[in-house]
Amino acid sequence: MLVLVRFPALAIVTLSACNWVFGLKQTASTLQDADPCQLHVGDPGFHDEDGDGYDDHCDDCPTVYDDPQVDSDGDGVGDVCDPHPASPRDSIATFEMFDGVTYSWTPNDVSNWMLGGDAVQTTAAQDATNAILTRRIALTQPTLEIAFTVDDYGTAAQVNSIVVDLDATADATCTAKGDSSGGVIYLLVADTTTKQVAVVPMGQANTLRITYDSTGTACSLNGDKVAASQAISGELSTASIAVHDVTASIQHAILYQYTP
Ligand SMILES: [Ca+2]
Ligand SMILES: [Ca+2]
Repeated sequence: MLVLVRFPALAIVTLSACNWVFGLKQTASTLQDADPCQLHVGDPGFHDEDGDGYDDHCDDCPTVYDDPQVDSDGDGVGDVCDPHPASPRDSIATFEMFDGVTYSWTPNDVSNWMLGGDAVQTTAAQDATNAILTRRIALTQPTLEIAFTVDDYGTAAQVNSIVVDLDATADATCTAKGDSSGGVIYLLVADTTTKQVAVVPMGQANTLRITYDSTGTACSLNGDKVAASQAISGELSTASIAVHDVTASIQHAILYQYTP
């Protein structure tokens, strides 16, 4: 059933039994008294974004299938998603699976987005409204990963892009850009370095990830990576997801923190 929600959620920060601080995953009415790590498939409140059998709150990589949960550096972030898998300084800061009746990211205009089907979707066909979601959170060296699906690339004369941004400027941005046919995809990091990457067909789930750390800004689309080395100038306090001139769905948004 499609559930329409047109109001941003109030941010509620809860410390889970798994020692992860997470965004608005469950409302007060659905919070489980039991340890979420004891929940199983079919239990009320159980949600397993990647389908590996671990509840999202207890999964060391809640958006990437990993069973067994291998964490070589022992920092609580599994190898398959750890932004720095050989340095025990990463943590999961917050995640949003868009699976509830509210969500923790703030839309620029509530009429641009709707929840449904375990995702948040832009509302306009060939969306030209520049639909944007933001999440204010202070992080030092963050990684933002989103899963997205393009339902329609729009027309070639438009921007046709999805942008993840860590600082509200052009320093820490990662742009996946296509044309109306979906035939050409560019990955653009920090507005300076561009790389042609694999074609992303409409209707296919993709992973777009941006990392800012001491080496600069790195961007990857389905594992295909491009990086830029310039220093960041803005504050890393606002993460954003912007959908320009395409119709798209966002299945999850997860923020990691690296503590130098
Ligand atoms: Ca997992
Ligand atoms: Ca790790």
